[in-house]
Amino acid sequence: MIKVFDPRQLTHAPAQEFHNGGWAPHADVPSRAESIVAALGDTKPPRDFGLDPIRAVHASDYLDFLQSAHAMWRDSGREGDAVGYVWPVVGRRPLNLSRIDALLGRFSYDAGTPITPDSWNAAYWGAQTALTALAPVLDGSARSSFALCRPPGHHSGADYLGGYCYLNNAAIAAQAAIDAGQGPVAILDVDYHHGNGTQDIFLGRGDVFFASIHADPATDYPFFWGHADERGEGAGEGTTLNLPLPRGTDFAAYRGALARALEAIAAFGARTLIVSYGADTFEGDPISYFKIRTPDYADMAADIAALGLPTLIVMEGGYAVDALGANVVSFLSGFEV
Ligand code: Q9C
Ligand code: ZN
Repeated sequence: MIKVFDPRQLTHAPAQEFHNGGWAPHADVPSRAESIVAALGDTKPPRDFGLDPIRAVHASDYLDFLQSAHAMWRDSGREGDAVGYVWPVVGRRPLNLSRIDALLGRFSYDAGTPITPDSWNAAYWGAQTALTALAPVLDGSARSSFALCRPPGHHSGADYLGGYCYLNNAAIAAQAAIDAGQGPVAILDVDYHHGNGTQDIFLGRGDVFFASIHADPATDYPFFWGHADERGEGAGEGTTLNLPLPRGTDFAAYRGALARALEAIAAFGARTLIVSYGADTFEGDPISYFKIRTPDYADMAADIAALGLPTLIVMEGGYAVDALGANVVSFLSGFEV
C-alpha cells in the first residue's frame, strides 16, 4: 500500500489545551506521527498541489486568518500559542472585527486547538499528504492508500478550527475526487469523536455521503453535533448518517453499527471511499472510552474493504502513542488481504 507522510507536520507542537476546567498537556503530540512512521517503515513525501484544492473546501477569510493568526498574536504582545477565550453565540450578527481574540472566537469553537508558529505549515503539508495519497486511488493504480496526516482534520469546518484540527484533510480529498470526476464520494468516519467539520462541510450536498460511528455526543465531545437525528439538509437530505454509541462499546457491538454504515454507503452508490481513521476507539486510549483491541482493527478494515471501492485512508485521532503504530498497521493490513 502507498503511504504518504511529510515530516514538516512534526513541527506543530501545541503546548496545552483547555479541558474540563483547566490546562492540560496537549494530547496531539508530534510523537503520535513518529510512532506510526516507525511501524510503517516506508513512506513517500507529498507533492505540492498548492492552495486551490484547499480553497475548494475552506473559506478564504479563514485561510487568511490561519496563516496570519500567530503573527498577530505575537504583535499583540502575547507569548506562546494563540488560543481564543470569547466565542459568538450561534445566531449573532456577523461583525468585521480585527482584534486577534475576536478573530480566534470567530474562526474556532473550542480552546483545545491552539495555533502555534508552525500550525499553518504543518496543516498545509497534511492536506498535501491527503491529496498525494488520493492520486493513485483516483487513477486506478492503487485500490487503497494511506495518508499519515497530523494535525488531524475532521473537526475543522469550512471556516473554523477545533478538536486539534485546522484543515479538513478528508474533506479536501473528497472535493478533489469530485472535481476529478470520481464522485459521488462516501466518507466513513470511524474516529471515536464525531466528525463535525466534515458533516458541516457536506451537510447540504447530495454528492457526498457522510457516515460517522462515534461516542454519543450526549456524553462526549463535540456535544453539539453527531446526534442520530442529524441526517442532512436540502439536496443533502438523507446523505448524513450518525451512529452514536455508548461509552464502553466493544468491537462486537461496534461491528453492528459498522455494518449499518457500510450498507448505507453501498446503497448510496459511491464511486470513491474516504475513511477518516481514528485509533482513539482503542481500549487503551487516554482520552476516549471504547474497547476496541489492536487485532480488531484488521477485522474492521476487512469489513470496509469488502465494499470493493477505491479507498483513501486519512489519519485522524488516536492518543495511545505507544500502541498507535501497531493499531494503524493492524487497520491497514485489513485492506491488503
Ligand atoms: N484533553 C481528534 O480525535 N477534547 N480530536 C478532549 C482531552 C478534544 C479529539 C480533550 C478531543 C478532540 C481528531
Ligand atoms: Zn478523535
